[in-house]
Amino acid sequence: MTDQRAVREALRTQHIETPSWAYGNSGTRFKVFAQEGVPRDAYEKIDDAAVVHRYTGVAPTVALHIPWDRVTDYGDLARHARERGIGIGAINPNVFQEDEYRLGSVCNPDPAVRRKALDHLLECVDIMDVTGSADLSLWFADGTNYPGQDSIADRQERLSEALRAVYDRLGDGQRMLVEYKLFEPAFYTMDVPDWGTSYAHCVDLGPRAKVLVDTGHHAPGTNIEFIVAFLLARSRLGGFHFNSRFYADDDLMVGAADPYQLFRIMVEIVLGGGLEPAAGVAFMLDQCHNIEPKIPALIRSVLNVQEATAKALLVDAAALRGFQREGDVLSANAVLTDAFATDVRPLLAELREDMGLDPDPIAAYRRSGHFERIRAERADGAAAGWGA
Ligand code: PSV
Ligand code: MN
Ligand code: MN
Repeated sequence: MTDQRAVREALRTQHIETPSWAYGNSGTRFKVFAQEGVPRDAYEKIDDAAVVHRYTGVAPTVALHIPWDRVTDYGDLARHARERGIGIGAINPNVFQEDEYRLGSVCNPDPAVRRKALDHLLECVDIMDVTGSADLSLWFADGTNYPGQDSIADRQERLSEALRAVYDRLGDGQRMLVEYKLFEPAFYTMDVPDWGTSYAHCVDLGPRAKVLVDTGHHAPGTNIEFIVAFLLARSRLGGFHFNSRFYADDDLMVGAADPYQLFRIMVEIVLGGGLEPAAGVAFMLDQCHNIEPKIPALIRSVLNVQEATAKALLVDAAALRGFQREGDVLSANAVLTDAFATDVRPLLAELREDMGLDPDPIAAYRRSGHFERIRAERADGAAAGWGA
């Protein structure tokens, strides 16, 4: 038996962060299909994130990407967010889009390029100070394409040095999240290819350095829930970049490709205490919407994470432990599959009504006329997109 009140409370307090870059035009490497009504600057991205929060009630922060969201006054941007009822979430530096970074950023063989990259990372901590952001979210495109291109070991040393300098600059209540990725854009080695590399650097650095798990950054078939359980038990799971994938880093709406995997991940989170605020697990989305409308796609993803969380909360933990102790493999497995098979949509609809929200956020958004409004308001001016 699960405690229904506790389930509702956990769902009501779970926060899912949306990424500013998902609101702008984005695409594949072949084509960016421009959409109408897309935000023209960081302020309008925040406006759209506030809309997602208004309809879901559980998306109260938005992650920024610098310099895509560069503004002259970050205090003013944070104020703008507050006025719309949301806060600034993780700050994501960008050390992969300038010509100097051809051979990498903080792992580059040229000390001048490493300095430039480090200065940008430190600037992002300044932005955290001003905006009240608690997390610096680090992803490095660094790596090599050919055996012999550079020393794998030296690059690790350079990485350690840069991470140390940034870690030492963090203020009270600020954390560093280190994201890994198996491949792309580099194809022979990535300098942070997997959770083990990220974990080792975090352990070297100290307790405020944590691993960020992007669900699209693994080899096919990787057991992501194992990684999650391992990191959570060692207090090194900083958070997620949720998305779904069929092949590589597809950045599709989370829960679209494999809802059972998302559920299995959330089961480890729930059983490992990862929903408790003290665990400090940040539930963030990292998506690019190439053909689907942005705001409804983000609402869909938030709902998908909520559904997976609700199902995970319905797992009868006591029964599961009992069957595990007895070695009753079939019954233990059935506890999970029963929870996964439960239709949690009525429960979530009721919860939303309790929270003063429409039980069907996507339908409510469509009815609201918001899209028609922003389409008209934003008809002039260049839409923000990747690199904007
Ligand atoms: C590139 O793979 C990437 O998708 C990483 O997942 C980052 O988190 C994201 O871009 C934003 O920089
Ligand atoms: Mn990511
Ligand atoms: Mn990615």
